[in-house]
Amino acid sequence: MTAFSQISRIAYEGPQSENPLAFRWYNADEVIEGKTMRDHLRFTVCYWHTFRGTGSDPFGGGTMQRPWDDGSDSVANAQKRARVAFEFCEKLGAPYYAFHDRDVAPEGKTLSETNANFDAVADVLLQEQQRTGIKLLWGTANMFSHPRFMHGAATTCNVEVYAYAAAQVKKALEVTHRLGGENYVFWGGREGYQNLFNTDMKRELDHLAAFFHMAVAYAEEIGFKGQFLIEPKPKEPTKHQYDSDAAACLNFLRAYDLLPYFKLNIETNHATLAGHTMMHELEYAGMQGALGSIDANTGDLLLGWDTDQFPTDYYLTTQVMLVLLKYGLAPGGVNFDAKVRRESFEPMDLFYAHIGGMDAFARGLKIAAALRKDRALEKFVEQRYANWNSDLGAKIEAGQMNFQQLEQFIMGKGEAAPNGSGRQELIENVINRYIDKV
Ligand code: XLS
Ligand code: NI
Ligand code: NI
Repeated sequence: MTAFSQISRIAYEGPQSENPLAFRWYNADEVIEGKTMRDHLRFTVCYWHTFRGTGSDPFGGGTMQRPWDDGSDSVANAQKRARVAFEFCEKLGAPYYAFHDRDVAPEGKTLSETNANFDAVADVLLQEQQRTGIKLLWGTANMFSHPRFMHGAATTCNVEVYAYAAAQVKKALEVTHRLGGENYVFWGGREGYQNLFNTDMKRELDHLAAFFHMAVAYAEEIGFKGQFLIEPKPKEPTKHQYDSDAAACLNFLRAYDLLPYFKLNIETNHATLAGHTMMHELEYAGMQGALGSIDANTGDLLLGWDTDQFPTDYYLTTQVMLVLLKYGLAPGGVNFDAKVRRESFEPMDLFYAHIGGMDAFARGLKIAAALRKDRALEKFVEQRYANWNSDLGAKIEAGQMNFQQLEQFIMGKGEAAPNGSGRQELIENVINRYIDKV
């Protein structure tokens, strides 16, 4: 008897299927734009929500039934849980997983004990990767849960906590490298502030940049070739997170000469907390060559925090896939940084949640590909900017015009050419038509 012995491998049965344990849209081997769905989407199960989430909230404790987990902090329990996680990914057909160091292995009394625990669980992770062929999309370090990080990690006011954080990332990089991780993520955790009265923002950001430069140098030293990613988020847990959105991250990276080494890991719920759409954040990162990977989830319009729900909305996944098809995703992936609700406490709910998310993305991929095939949206964009293809537009874009010349041009005409319609409503109808027909 294994944890999921009553469940067989989730199969693709097609849109007509009413089997709740089958895919209706995710057909891993189906080829779209010359690549399989598996390779486009690179689905990733995230360890922290799916195997460490307890369902607790500020008003009550955990609710999750996880019969394989004895609830202890022992290494043996962590190793057993790791095997269950791989059984889950295998049955789901997810090719990747992602973790924080402290999700997979318990903290010990000292850092060296903690590192030894991490190694002992990494041994099992490696065995399971070899057994199943499932790969590590990214590793990261949890530098926000332990009380020592109350003021932050790489932006803390306590220099010894900074040293601790450096040692922790050093180890997490080594383990990620050992497990063949394709990326390494920095989400800011408590890198931010609660008020500016007690905060030296400039000094903290200088420290953060120095920390990242040390990470880049160490990766080079150990031969880690994975992509470094920063994950923007505007608030929570601090009032103001330094990596607040894609634009803020890119400005920071550029200011501190880090741009060549980092891309961004864009999360839907973080984009909306920042007052943006996911599509905006993806496009902003993509147009600057910095779109690295995505944390696929969704928030709730009525709740102002990171609810990390599974994405099920085709309109959202279509938008995401339009941008991902444009810029490409590998070596990034679609990581379900999402958790089942605390009322969905049975192990089976983990399957329903992931199947729904994978199907929503698979269908979004098909809709986006159909729109692209017919150039259904490009036509509108081309038309909208058509008069920039004139002699005047070409000269401006080539940097060959100045204010005097532009004034002279428009004076000669007396008035600008009339505007065309933006056609937003028609475009929205077109998108719905493609959603209907795919
Ligand atoms: C928190 C973040 C976190 C990162 C990994 O809001 O989404 O889960 O993805 O540290
Ligand atoms: Ni995330
Ligand atoms: Ni998040």
